[in-house]
Amino acid sequence: MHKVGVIMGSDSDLPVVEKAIHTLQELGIPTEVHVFSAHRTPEESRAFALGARKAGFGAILCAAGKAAHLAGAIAANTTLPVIGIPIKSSTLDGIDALLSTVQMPSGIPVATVAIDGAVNAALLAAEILAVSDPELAKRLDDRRRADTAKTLEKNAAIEAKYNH
Ligand code: RP5
Repeated sequence: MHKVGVIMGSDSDLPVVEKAIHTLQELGIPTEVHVFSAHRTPEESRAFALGARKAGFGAILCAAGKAAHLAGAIAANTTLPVIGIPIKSSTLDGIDALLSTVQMPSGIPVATVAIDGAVNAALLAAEILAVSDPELAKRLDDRRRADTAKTLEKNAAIEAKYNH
């Protein structure tokens, strides 16, 4: 199975990024986690992206806050799918990171999830890998069914409490 790369711009992003790591682990997807910064360690970021396909990655998650160029910088050096996670790490509540990540010019795509949307980033990466992996597709379907069941239970509890 392909690996998913999980890159964050700073270790201060880890509390959010851990949700993506855990989701990938729950789905049995091999992951590799790094702190690479588009601004502080641009050479390491570039080297990772250039070698990522050969190293067996199938998708790369990039989490960054503030002037969040990490996902774009990684996407500039690979044609693997890159998923950006804007992190709410600044006084602008993550709007800065959202716009920096989502507003890519034509030719260099970054699929951007919600601010702090780490779980969806992991699920999207899993869905990309599942296109050619029927067993992973089944695990995703099972997870979706379990989530639906939980929501139906919550609905039943609320209905029982208020609808008499
Ligand atoms: C970004 O700057 C990082 O992704 C992080 O969200 C933010 C702050 O980084 P630290 O100053 O906490 O290392 O590059």
